[in-house]
Amino acid sequence: MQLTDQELREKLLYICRQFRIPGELILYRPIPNGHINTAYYTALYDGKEVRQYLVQKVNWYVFREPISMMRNIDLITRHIMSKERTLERRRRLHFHHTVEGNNYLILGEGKDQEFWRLYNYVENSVSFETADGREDVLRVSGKAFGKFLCQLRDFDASLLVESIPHFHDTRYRLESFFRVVEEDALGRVKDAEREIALIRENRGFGCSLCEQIDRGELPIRVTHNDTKTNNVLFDRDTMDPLVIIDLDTCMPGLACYDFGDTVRFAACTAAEDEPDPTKMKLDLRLFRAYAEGYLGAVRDVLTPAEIESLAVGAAVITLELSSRFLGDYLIGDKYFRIDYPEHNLVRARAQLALFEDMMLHMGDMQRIIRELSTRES
Ligand code: GN1
Ligand code: MG
Repeated sequence: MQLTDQELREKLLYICRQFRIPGELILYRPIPNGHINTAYYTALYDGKEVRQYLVQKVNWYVFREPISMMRNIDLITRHIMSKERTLERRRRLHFHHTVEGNNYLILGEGKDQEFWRLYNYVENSVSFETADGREDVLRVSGKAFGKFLCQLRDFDASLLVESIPHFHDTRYRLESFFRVVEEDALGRVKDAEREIALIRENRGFGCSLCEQIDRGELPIRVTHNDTKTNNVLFDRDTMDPLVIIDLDTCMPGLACYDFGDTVRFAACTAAEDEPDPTKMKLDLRLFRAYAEGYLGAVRDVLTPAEIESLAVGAAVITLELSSRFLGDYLIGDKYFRIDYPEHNLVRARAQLALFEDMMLHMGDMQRIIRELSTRES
């Protein structure tokens, strides 16, 4: 249900109060990024200071156990903070608590229930929706996600609940995809014959990392699982990485999916939903910058097999996401937020174009990784 401006204002203020935030709501606006949750920037003035927050509604269709997810996030942020030398507030993801002591708030009844949370807005920070050709954005992101992996190395993964079961289980994702194709509930398969055939041809490749897990060749670690560059906040002046956000899907996983998802999102020549797939290519210069940052942080932590899997991870995660976007289009766009009716189909086409280009350049990616991983640190 669409709220009027006044209703939204009142609702946000009510939520802030539930999280014990005093003062007058002087500014609020929606934050457009992300395809799943809904976020608002808010600023409140308590007569002395202006304080800024992010107020976010979690998508309950996607995250079936949001309370467990918030517990995961709490455990992970505590663990990371225990390793940080600086306790600078800006470098912390800080979720506020309600009077009842919860780091979330449930509003409404029955099927209209909403799940809200509120956290600090990191001042003087910037994030990047695309790297816009900037090697520094990729290098610093690589360094930040590499450090994140290292910090969680000794975190007990059994404490975490899988916030989305089978999240990057590509074999399972592809099985679900072909089931949806088979059902063709909305008669949309005809719009995507070429794309479906391409996914089918590459199904074996898509499952290759799962097979390596089965054979015990790749270790399961605690990973971020959504490593887009817009999930790193940089200091606006120094470009220092301040904090990694969006820990919703932090779960046991493979390092190469984390590595690969930034490559997919940012080491390329067009936006994730570029309508002209011919514009979508892998950018090896940006790939190198990311790999340099990432390997600089994890070179001595990853096993040789993991290092060998990084470039494959980029292609597999791109194929996986193509199948997720296309699968969602086929069932009527229930999962990813869309801006226009064919949006998920357009996203899938752009991602498949990128996947094809990654496969063409697999040898180049492998060569860069080998070169950088043997370099003296
Ligand atoms: C979703 O909403 P956002 O941007 O944080 C999705 C990721 C996809 C991404 C594609 C929970 O993330 O898996 O890679 O869109 N998150 C979930 O942009 O499914
Ligand atoms: Mg996310």
